[in-house]
Amino acid sequence: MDKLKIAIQKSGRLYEDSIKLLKDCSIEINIGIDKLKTTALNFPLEILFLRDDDIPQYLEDGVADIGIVGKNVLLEKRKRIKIKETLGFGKCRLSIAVPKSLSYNNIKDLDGKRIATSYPFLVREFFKKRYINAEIHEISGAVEIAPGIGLADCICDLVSSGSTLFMNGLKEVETVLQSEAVLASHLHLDSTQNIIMEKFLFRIRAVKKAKDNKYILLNVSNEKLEKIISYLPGIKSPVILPLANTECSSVHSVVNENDFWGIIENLKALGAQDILVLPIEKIIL
Ligand code: PRT
Ligand code: ZN
Repeated sequence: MDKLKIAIQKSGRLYEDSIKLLKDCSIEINIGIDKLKTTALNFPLEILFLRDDDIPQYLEDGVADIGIVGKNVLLEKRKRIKIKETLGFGKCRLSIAVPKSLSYNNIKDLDGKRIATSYPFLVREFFKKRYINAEIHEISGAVEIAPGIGLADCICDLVSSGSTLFMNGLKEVETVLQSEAVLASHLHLDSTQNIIMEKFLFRIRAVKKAKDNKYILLNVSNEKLEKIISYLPGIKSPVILPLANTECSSVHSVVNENDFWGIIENLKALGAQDILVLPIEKIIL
């Protein structure tokens, strides 16, 4: 039977979340000791474990059909591949940082500076668009120590918590790119491969949607019910169930995670009581 080949990072920051995504999509895998490749037990998927930097090339060549990789790597490598979905993990930003002691007002302060980075293409484009002349020094690792050892005046590297910059006496001054893991694909999948990819994407979207939302149950006295209902839209509309105590009703709905605490505060103010919040596993609309 035909299978779709997916490339994921062999080890590193995207590995755990990539495996979890497969699991959340109910795709079962056994990972062998050599961790080179494996086949899903209940979905037509073969998993190849690779270094993240190699994934865009493998996708362009069609060695893998789809792959999970950081947007930062994908855009830096400039391969002919397609982004199919953002995945909501591996979030970070590619930022320019300068020594804390340097007074920094705006991007013009970077003119003529030497900048160390593992992302020469993205950094060059960033400066070109802003008419800044900076000298780019490509280095492959430990970029943050470059200013300290006199290799460069400033750096451009990935940042998530900011503690690496802080520990190296650097401050973040410009964001070149906001990044997260994406699912990318080879440009020319055949029709069977496309069908499998769409099935996989369907599951990914259901999982993503569920993560962005919470199931909420609350009790409210009947005279306050109208206000609560108009505030809680739900997917179609909220469910209202009678309670044994006929003066109150139970309301069930789905709320977005982003503004979750704001919604809870407003519900309380509108008279909601006994609020229960539950995770949702999948949402299929
Ligand atoms: O072995 P392989 O080549 O596959 O892995 P790798 O070592 O090249 O990559 P890896 O595992 O470090 O990162 C894989 C992907 O994770 C990156 O391409 C990003 O898309 C994403 N990601 C998310 C990050 C970070 N957050 C991150 N913080 N990648 C790297 N970092 C590093 C950064 O380079 C810096 O050294 O973490 C440090 C900064 O972190 P904070 O928290 O101190 O700011
Ligand atoms: Zn890498």
